[in-house]
Amino acid sequence: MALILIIGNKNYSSWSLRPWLVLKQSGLEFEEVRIPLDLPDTTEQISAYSPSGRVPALQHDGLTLWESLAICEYIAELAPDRHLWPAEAAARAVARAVSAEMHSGFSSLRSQMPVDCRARRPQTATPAVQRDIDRICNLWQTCRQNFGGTGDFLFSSFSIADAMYAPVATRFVTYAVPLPPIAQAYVDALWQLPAMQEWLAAAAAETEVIDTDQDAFRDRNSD
Ligand SMILES: N[C@@H](CCC(=O)N[C@@H](CS)C(=O)NCC(=O)O)C(=O)O
Repeated sequence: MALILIIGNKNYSSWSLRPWLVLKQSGLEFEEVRIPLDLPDTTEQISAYSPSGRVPALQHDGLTLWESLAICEYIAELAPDRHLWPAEAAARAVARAVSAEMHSGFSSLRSQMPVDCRARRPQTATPAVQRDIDRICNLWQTCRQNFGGTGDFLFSSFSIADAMYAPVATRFVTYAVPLPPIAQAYVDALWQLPAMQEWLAAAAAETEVIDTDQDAFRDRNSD
């Protein structure tokens, strides 16, 4: 049975980007259902698919799954040959740690620099946001140095950890965040990924415009 991924607007929904990128990299066929956020019927529409009332959600073979990291885990199990988690145990453990850190952390960056893929609005980071940025650059550098091998990604070839940080890369571009060379090279590598290019082109083509500064949007999308 087909895999169906339910997502929000590509320009704004960072949580949707993560499993979408993992599905693309898995080589599995999937359909997508896009539900624009911040419209009067958004909650009702999402709730028809997702028990949490949030996107992303995945439907497969009678299973409905929500929470981006759980969806990524499931895709990795469906496509074991793609090694969407690193094959080596220590690398895999660190990949899971940095993915969990992204899933639960960096609240200042997430709330003060919301994802807006096609926008370009340079912004000076507040001290709290700069602390998040510094931690992210530090962890990227550690992963690249310890596990980067000959590849361009955190754990050499593409993994779920890279998908978790892909929306951070879009923020760094949107808000013109100055980065140390290793972090900048990593952002460039993510940017050049064909699937990432496909997402960014689709985001640029979307017509919905959301005021990401409004409290109601930030409350429901601190991603
Ligand atoms: N912890 C969830 C967060 C999902 C989430 O917050 N999604 C936002 C969109 S990026 C959403 O569905 N918002 C619903 C709304 O705006 O009504 C995950 O990892 O999937």
